[in-house]
Amino acid sequence: LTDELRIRADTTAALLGGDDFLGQIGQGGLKGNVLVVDETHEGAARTARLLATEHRCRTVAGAPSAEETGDVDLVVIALASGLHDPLRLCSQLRANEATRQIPILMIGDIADEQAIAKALELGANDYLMRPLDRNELSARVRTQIKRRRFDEGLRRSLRTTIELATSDALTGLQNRRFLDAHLPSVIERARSESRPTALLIADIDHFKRINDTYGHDAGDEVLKEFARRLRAGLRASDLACRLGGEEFVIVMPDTAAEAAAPIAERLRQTICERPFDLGKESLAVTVSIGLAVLEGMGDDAASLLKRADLSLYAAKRGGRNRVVS
Ligand code: GH3
Ligand code: MG
Ligand code: MG
Ligand code: MG
Repeated sequence: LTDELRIRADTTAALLGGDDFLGQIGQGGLKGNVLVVDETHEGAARTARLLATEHRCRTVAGAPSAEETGDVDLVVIALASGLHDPLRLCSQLRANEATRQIPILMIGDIADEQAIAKALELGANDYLMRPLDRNELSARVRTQIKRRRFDEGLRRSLRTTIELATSDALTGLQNRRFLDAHLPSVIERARSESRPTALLIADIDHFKRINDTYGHDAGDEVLKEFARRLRAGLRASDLACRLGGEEFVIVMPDTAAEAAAPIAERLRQTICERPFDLGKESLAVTVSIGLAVLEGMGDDAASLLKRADLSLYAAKRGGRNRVVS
């Protein structure tokens, strides 16, 4: 899955202009929020002055607060044997989810060589030795901000690509690809925490007749309304997927058989209790549901799905519009 998505993400990024991104941000057209951290405000201000014509700079003495790193494109950290610990700041920025992606540029003296190597190891992106040359500082800052912008664009398109690749366009539910990628980890977590997991397969009854009688578009509307009713009856932590056609899978973490059966029954009722309104037509829809719960150590995603499917088959054979466990 990840390889496939990576390829798609690369393609999407290229399509969305990701590759042009570096080109578009030309000389001078790149204004960023730079946070300069030094032992003292005066020290930080000296560095900031070199950047102030190009960027919006803020100075901090010691460690910056979460607020101060909020909208920052680059953190410049001066190594100084003083009150604050620049290396610890480096690892804190990298450890923190909110600041992990912000580039870090270190500034040091020849004597700081080892500390700089350590900083690079801790996740700093670049460094400069004093005395600072305005042009070199400016170029390195610009490079890091470009990288930051490019990464942001890439992350955005990756997020979009993953959403597109793992959701069902018609109903907005997750799709089979998402289920295949997530069910094994849901099962693994349930097992490691000794919690139950229930899984339902729901299949609309005589759906072919709906298509044949009212047309494929009406069939699609039924699928959409079906998905809405399904989702409305579930918790946020439940996973609802359209496997394909008129077949849906619901994964319910932390749900044992005794709890799952009434939920499945309620879902069945939400479908048959009220006709589906299709504008011109209003039609009765029913669903058959097969239920299975996670069992012993040998049980996995495939066998769990298989048991739910066998139950579904039994529900169909038993006359449809019912739940079988
Ligand atoms: P059963 O009660 O045994 O489940 O019968 P059924 O008619 O629901 O099942 P069957 O598998 O025979 O038919 C499913 C139909 O779903 C056939 C197919 O054309 C239709 N279908 C599959 N995907 C879509 C879709 O995206 N939109 C629409 N409108 N129909 C679809
Ligand atoms: Mg069928
Ligand atoms: Mg069906
Ligand atoms: Mg089917």
